[in-house]
Amino acid sequence: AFLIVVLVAFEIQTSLSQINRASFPKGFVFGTASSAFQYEGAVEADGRGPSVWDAFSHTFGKIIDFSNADVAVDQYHLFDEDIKLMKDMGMDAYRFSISWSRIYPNGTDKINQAGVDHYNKFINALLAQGIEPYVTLYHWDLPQALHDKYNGWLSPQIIKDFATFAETCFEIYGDRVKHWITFNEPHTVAIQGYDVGLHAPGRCSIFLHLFCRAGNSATEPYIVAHNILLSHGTVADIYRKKYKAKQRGSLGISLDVIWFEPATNTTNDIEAAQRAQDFQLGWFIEPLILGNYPITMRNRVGDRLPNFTENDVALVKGSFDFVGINHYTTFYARSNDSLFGDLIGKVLNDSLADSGAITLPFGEHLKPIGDRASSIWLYIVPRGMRSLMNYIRQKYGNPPVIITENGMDDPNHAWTPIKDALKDEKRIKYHKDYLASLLASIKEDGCNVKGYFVWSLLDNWEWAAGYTSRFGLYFVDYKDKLKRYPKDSVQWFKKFLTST
Ligand code: PSG
Repeated sequence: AFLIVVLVAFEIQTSLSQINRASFPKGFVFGTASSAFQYEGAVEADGRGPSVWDAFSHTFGKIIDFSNADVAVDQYHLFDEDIKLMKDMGMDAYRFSISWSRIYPNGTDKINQAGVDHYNKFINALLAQGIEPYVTLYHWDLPQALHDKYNGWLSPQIIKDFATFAETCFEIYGDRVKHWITFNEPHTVAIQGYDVGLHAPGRCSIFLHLFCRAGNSATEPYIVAHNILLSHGTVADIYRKKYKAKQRGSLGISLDVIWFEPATNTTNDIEAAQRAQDFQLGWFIEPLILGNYPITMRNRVGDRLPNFTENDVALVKGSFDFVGINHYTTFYARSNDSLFGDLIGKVLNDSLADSGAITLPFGEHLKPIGDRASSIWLYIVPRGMRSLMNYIRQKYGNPPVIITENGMDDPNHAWTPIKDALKDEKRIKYHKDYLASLLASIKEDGCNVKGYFVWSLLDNWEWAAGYTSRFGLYFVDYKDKLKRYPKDSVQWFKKFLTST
């Protein structure tokens, strides 16, 4: 009898801890996410123009495995098969990006009908399977022509050209696309592209230009971010005035957010964690919600931080229907005066030092904050999801949030047999725990979260990490015609999504 009681108690326990789709609010959307440059390949097909990432990936020494994305996982040709994979898992939606230089090979002026047709076919194929398209307009693949013409995001001239591209997309696809994301991770674009130079266009000035020929790490990230915010505001305004009523869609932006915990409970570190968050999430969400940069940024960056005019504020403030959040990991934050003072900042002269916070995934005695995935920055800390959702709820008035990316990668080891690479218990646990944390933020705390997208459907080309990292729910065999194989996490999601 005792044994039965124990068993029954255990049953109740596990059934309570077993969450699935039905645990989430009605209408909550589940999908997977991707981007054009990391997935499509076919870089010369149908009149596509080159992007800054083509040039960067073909520059010797920029990609760790010396690879490029000329073929990637060839979704340009294999999309019918990929849509079946989503469908089979029970996913509601697919987030992908449109390659700007397929629509406008030179960035502006002449439209390329073959490129337009491709996304028409793609969107129709998704809808035919009942998969809702969530379209990102800019996932880093700036037309090279615009970089050559006026330095791309460094010039306010880009606002008009981005608006032309975006409006073309609204006009052509907006009858079927109801969810638009203007930008993917402006923070990453500004920092990786213009402060440390690890992403295209590879500009920086750190270490006396040792890594980059041109750039200014102290000023350019702020200029780029400002032009991106103004471009977003302009496009949101066009959508609202000319398309929204007829097309009945919604528009947002995707922000990358690491959660920061103070490394110690000293006032210094608590304030450092706050500053680190201001310089990451606040940099973008405060203009969008409050109409200006965080006060900590204004104080510390001074006249290197651009100003919003009254007109700018009118465009940017309130220019979204939802906030997309890409969240993967949590770091500790420390005040930099407790470590090296301002020394590093002075030596590097870059924007990262402006926050006066040092953020690392290590605690005392270099103890990691959690288990690590394959990427050196990706530590598994599920509680961070709930903390972040509550931070946004409390500080920014509980706006509608969509988790536009969450996921983890495994290493790509040539010697691992495929059948072993498909056993991804670690990924299953990652999603189970992050989803439970997200659910608690919704159910227990009242956070206004509307959807969740896994990064990513397939293994794909991970920017500067090339093919060394595998983020997919499906394994891609790079040695055999890019065949897709379901990892165990596919089965897990299928069960999660189909149980009631
Ligand atoms: C996002 C967040 C961090 C690093 C990289 C990204 N972080 O917290 O340190 S990039 C983001 C991107 C997508 C990538 C994916 C995985 O939108 O294209 O493939 O995450 O890195």
